[in-house]
Amino acid sequence: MKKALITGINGQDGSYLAEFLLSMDYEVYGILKRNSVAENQTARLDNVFNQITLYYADINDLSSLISVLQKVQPDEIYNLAAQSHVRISFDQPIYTAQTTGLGSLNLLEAVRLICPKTKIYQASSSEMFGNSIDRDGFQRETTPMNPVSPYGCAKVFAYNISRNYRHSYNLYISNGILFNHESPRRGTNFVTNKVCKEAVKIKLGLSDKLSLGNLEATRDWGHAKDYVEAMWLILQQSKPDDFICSTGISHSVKELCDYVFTSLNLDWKKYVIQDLKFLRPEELHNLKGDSTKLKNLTNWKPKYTFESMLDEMIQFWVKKYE
Ligand code: G4F
Repeated sequence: MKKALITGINGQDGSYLAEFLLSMDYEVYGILKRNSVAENQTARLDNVFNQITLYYADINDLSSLISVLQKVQPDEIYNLAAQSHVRISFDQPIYTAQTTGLGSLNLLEAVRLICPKTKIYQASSSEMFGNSIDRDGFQRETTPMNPVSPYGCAKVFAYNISRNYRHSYNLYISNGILFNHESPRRGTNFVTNKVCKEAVKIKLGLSDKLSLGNLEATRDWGHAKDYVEAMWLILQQSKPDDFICSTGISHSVKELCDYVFTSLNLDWKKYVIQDLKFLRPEELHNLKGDSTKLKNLTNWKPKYTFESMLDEMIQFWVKKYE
């Protein structure tokens, strides 16, 4: 049996990836950071809790990573741990740089010292592009990176140091440059799940307004379940490389609101108000990814559409509140 170690296993992507790898007959290990409130910390792992092994460790604590790698000796590592909220990265820029940027370097050093044959997947992000767009409106592997948030800057560092370690030490490290990916397990302070949850509450008479920030921004939104499969495919390639993973279709936040509220027979314009506190000091306006390279090499094909993904998320909240 192959062994996989997932950092950030209790997040949206980590939990779907754990389920996927178990279905592929992997032994799955994960690290959890200590949290003063332990309740709910592993809620997303409820389906698989008895089939995985968890260790306390922290991406910011090199010795804890070394100790876990010595115990597990994984074949594959998926580095998903990060402070991943863009707006919050402006409030906590140094923590974000330490966790999302230097944390990745801690992991690379631990692998270099303990298990240099282990394959590493680095969770890179479309946020790294900032407002760079190719002439045809897409971002791809060759698009310049001009990040516009502390989170984006930290991810660019992690991306570059991963490539540097690949070339310097001949390590197998691949970057998946994932565009936004969502699901019912998405934190409700990200815009898709916030809109779905609040629209359902409005429909059921539990609330009467939804405060949002920038409604004009566009994003290329896919489903996290499809994207964790891409992570695995990326690590099955004979050579390490960097890949965009996206749907190639983008929608504005306004269009997102329109689809979700209309699905519930509501007019979003009656309920959505703008609150400046949700704006970012610098905005990333438009994202749309070209994942031709990934598709050609791995035959990756997403199963969800924007609409079927949102339908699932809306149904999740309807069930929860009803
Ligand atoms: O859902 P969001 O917070 O996602 P964002 O900032 O695009 O970042 C996500 O995707 C990245 C990939 O590109 C990941 F790397 C990152 O970790 C994260 O998963 O915001 C999406 C858009 C933004 O333009 C934001 O300004 O929605 C806009 N927005 C409008 N009102 C809002 C809100 N975003 C949030 N979170 N909350 C609002 O009330």
